[in-house]
Amino acid sequence: MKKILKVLENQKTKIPPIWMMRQAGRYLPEYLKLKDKVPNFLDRCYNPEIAAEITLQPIKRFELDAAIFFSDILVIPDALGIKVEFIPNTGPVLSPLNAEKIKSLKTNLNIKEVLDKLYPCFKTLELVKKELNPNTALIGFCGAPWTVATYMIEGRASKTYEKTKLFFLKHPKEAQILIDILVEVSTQYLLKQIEFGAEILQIFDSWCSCLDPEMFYNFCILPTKKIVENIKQLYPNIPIIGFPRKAGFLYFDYLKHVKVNAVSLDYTIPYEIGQNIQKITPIQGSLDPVKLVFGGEILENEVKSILKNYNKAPFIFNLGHGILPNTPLEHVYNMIDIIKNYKIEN
Ligand code: 1CP
Repeated sequence: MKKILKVLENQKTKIPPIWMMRQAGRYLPEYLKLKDKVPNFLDRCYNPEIAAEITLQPIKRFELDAAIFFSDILVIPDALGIKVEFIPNTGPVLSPLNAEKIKSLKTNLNIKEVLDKLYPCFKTLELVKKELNPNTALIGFCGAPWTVATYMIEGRASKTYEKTKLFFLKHPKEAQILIDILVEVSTQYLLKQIEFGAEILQIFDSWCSCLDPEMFYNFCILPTKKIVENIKQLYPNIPIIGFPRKAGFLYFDYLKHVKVNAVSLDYTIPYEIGQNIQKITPIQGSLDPVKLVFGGEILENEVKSILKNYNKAPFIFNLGHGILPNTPLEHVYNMIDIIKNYKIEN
């Protein structure tokens, strides 16, 4: 059995499986070359041959236990007919929603059309699956409804998410309609990813840490719980990894309600707390990507310390957030070397 799937079945491994969030893209010279050929980001996502090639690039270079298919969490708003652009050096820019537009989004929602628009993503998974060696697992993903909703309301990345939170407080009915649409579409999107070869799913809630406990429960926990239950009803054996990034104490609330097979830890969680989380469910994480950029002894010590603290129970080695564009490849090779040569102490 693939090592990462073993961990997701709650089994310990001598050497943990490894993959890196955002491993396909940005920091790889072979990706940057392809990017010159196909400069528009969404064109790269919707071209199955190109997207499959990008997905496989880190797998060919590094000894990784999983591939995450090349796409983005914002293909969902795009498929819903909202204008989404990825502007170099700025990031995603969307045509922002208001209460009226949310109502018409609901009236005009046609799931089949949405899935048709996303068909190239499914094709990417199919192509990648054919190329992967039998030890490497294929990960599908989506953004959690809250995180995707922030982009749809703000129209871009934000530091405070004030506009989205105010919208949710001022227009609770429309906010709930938007969340429900995202639950439904994300469920169907993930189910199709499984049909086309995804063996593991990850749900990224990158911006849930701006929510107070009440809103966290309503807009991070409940919608994610629904998606997980929907998937598990049809595919009880497909493992799901949750990533309520920087949720702090609320990781425990999340796990009380959301029955994921593992949870990804960001780099702000102290080891003792991570170990307590690990008593509930397998964990994944949690190296600060900046330490991977920095390298040297600081990186080596941190990697060893993560292994020492977390590899006594089911554990997937990963970063605490996406790999940064200026990460030296040498540091990635070093990190993987340390992990592969790690000798368990107990
Ligand atoms: O071509 C480029 O360099 C554009 C940069 C880029 C890339 C490579 C974007 C724009 N998205 C992606 C791919 C991507 N995004 C993947 C594919 C697999 C991989 O790279 O390994 C995945 C899993 C994502 C997920 C994603 N997109 C998240 C969740 C994870 C996280 O990093 O928090 C989020 C928040 C996004 C939004 C997004 N897309 C792109 C950017 C620059 C951003 C973030 C903007 C912001 O700060 O709000």
